[in-house]
Amino acid sequence: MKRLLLASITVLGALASLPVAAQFQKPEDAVKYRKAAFTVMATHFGRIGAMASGKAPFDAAAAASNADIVATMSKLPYAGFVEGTSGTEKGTPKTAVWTDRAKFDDDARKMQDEVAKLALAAKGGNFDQVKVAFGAAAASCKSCHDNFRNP
Ligand code: ASC
Repeated sequence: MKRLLLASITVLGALASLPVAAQFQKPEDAVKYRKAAFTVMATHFGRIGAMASGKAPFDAAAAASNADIVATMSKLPYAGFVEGTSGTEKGTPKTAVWTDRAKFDDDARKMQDEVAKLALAAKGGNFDQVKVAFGAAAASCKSCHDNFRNP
């Protein structure tokens, strides 16, 4: 009985630590997934950016809805950064994503925090606060790009 319990714990432990790669059939699927998530994020973030920069009129309800989408999407791309999917071309991840994963995860968390704050600000409906929160969120995107994305 005790041995069975130990065996079960071992199996569960192994399952819990299954590499994230196991969530995707092929590395290309993970790449496609993370790019798709970033594309949706950038689309909705850009709509807020257009308002923040005065290119589009401020629409509080639209800003709030876009910011909610960004905040939700911000949680998704990171599962797609599976081992062995770095690159050298423009826009591909540097190997630092994997050699300095703790910092990468920190940058990810920072961005997720900033877009959550943006969503909160957008719910408040105050243009100046949305502008400030948008700037902080954009800076967190840029910081991770500078550190981890090939120029
Ligand atoms: C955007 C977008 C990004 C970030 C980044 C901010 O609108 O698509 O990737 O802002 O450019 O520096």
